[in-house]
Amino acid sequence: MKKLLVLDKKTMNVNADYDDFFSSSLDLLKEFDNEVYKYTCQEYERQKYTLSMVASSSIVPPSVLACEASTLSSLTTEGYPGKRYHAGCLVADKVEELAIDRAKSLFKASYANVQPHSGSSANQIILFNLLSPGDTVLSLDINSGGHLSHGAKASITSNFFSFVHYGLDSHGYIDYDHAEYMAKKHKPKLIICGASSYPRRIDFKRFREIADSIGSFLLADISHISGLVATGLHESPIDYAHFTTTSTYKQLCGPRGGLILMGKDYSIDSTNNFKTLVNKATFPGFQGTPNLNSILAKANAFYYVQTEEFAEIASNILGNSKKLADLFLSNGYKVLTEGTDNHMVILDVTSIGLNGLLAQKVLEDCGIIVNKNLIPNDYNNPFITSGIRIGTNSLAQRGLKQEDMKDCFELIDKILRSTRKINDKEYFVESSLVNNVREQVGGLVNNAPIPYY
Ligand code: DSN
Repeated sequence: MKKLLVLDKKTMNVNADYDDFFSSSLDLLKEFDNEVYKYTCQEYERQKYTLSMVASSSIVPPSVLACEASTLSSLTTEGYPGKRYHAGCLVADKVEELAIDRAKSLFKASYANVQPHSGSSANQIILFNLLSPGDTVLSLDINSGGHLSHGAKASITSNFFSFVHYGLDSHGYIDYDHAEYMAKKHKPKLIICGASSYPRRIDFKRFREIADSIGSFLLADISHISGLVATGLHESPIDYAHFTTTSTYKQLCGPRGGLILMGKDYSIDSTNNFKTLVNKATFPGFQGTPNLNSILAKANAFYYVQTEEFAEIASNILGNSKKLADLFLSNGYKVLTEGTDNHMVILDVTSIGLNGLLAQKVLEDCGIIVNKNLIPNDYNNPFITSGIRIGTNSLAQRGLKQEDMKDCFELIDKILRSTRKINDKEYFVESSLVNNVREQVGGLVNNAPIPYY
């Protein structure tokens, strides 16, 4: 077997194989570990020939992939730039400073911490360090579209804090009056706004007013909409929330990771300095060594999101979802809130005799990837669900525009309308129809290749 990395101890030169590793890393991987190599190819093929409409994902550009595969992976670098617990951080410090500067510039923030390993970690860093066990937190219930880390029963957050929830009104919009009522009644120390499955704009200003009225802190989790926020297509919470969190892979086309931002309240006074609190809360409070390769990739994603190319993609993300929502509505589907203000369209598929699981499965058989989703007051459990959530991030990245949404709609419609539920987990559909739709999906993706291959 060929060695990948050999150091000549006399000259301290790295064997030429190291260069080979970069120039033909996949060939070397193939030779060194064919089993792993095989999966990289299979997943590439899967993505290339399917249409991903998963609202919580995007397509990672090649430059971000290159950063993720860089030698910064080999670093142990506890601490922050200029204050590390290990030597060898000359480049790492520059990388982290660059990522911080770019994050601040992108979101017009006064403070950024680029170390959180995920959006959930970013939320937990704030929760576990700002609050004491037993403190009350007000958030959107997961059954109404909130996120697991916002106090769902299955999340560790609910074991430590006392969560109370605001809900949705009869049209499926956040009920701000109810949020205010719950805030006044329970006096939470923290209010969380932001959602995983909510198609409408979020009124961050109103949430801050509610928080101020009872002297509580406000955390805005913009994981799903951070690309729209960065491009001005959704109002920014930066100066309304005390803390803003986001994952970096959903709509920022970045690596798996998280980000904590603060705006005008980042340093409220000399004794209550949020910057110090969040820095300490992240490291050493919650995490150890940051992923420097991922921080490099975040820096690159923040750069990409500032380009005109991404601004056009963001505009198509929004235009496409509005168009899809219109098409579903005008063709008799039950669309939650009867439309969308962001990248997602949520359908109640029980109105066409299916459930979320069956709809997700039959669409996947045809090469269309969506995810089953709870809808408000869902009588189905989270594994079955009554809805599906359709997202347009990846469609826009593949170059699909509003005029292409009719084709996407017709493919989904054709297969869903022809599927018959046998029981909660089984369905019947003519295999010839599945083949036919799969072929049409193939035609569509051939005309809309993944941008970088
Ligand atoms: N919350 C999950 C989603 O929205 O799909 C992923 O973090």
